[in-house]
Amino acid sequence: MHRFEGKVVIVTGAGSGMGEATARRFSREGASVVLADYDRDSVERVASELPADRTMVQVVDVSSSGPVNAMVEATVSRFGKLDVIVNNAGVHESGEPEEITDERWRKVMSVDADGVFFGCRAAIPHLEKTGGSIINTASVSGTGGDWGMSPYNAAKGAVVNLTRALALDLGKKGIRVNSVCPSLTRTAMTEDMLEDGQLVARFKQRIPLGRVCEPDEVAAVIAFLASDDASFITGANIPVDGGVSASNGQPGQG
Ligand code: NAD
Ligand code: HBR
Repeated sequence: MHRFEGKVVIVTGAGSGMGEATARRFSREGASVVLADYDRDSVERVASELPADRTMVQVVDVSSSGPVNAMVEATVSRFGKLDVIVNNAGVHESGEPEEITDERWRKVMSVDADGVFFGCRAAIPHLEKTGGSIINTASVSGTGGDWGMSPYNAAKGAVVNLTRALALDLGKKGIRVNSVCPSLTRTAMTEDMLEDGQLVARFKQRIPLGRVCEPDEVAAVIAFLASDDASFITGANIPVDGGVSASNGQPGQG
């Protein structure tokens, strides 16, 4: 499929995991892709494997609005417009609430919540011109609570409701705003969790499809939401969770 030929797409957190898979997917489908990440080495590694004439790297920390604004301006200056922004960069902290220091709380909120808002806000004037769309990476952790993940749940909950609010505000400008809500996915973020066999077994008990999600499976849904096939979808937080959110939380029998 070449759904994104002539389109310009920014993906944050493109140096790893779902962001990397998403950048590769848009590139494969013909888009010019701006790969943004604060880890220069990782994002340059991914970009080096994509076509140079329609690939650009931006080393940016999304938790500050200035660099995010500059990233969007650099995109428009190089490629002339912006059609899609995928606000995907994120960090995760776990622990009992009493263990969450001010610094750990601010880190998660500043990247996972502030960073998403800054990306959306900077993109609006450009997306209005192209009738473009925003896709945020939320999480199942944004639609319900987890044990020991309070800052992450707070930040992802913010992304879920921000997605709804922006869909209302930006509909009149012709901009669609949606999010994906993955469950446990095989990336660097979850490396430690995936090494714990007992934990993975407990996760699988709660996942009707009985396995962990792969980054490409999230990238495919992000690409769908950005495509014309999703032209009447806005304000949706789409579970990519193997059925986790279909449960009311009670354990299975047997
Ligand atoms: P990952 O660690 O593989 O990738 C995250 C990327 O974001 C990294 O390349 C990192 O350098 C970058 N990043 C982190 N902070 C940044 C900052 N301040 N500025 C710019 N870039 C920054 O993890 P992933 O699992 O691919 O995470 C992508 C998104 O998916 C995150 O928003 C995460 O919360 C979300 N998510 C992950 C899971 C999962 O199980 N892995 C599930 C649901 C949602
Ligand atoms: C575990 C999963 O919900 C996440 C890290 O988002």
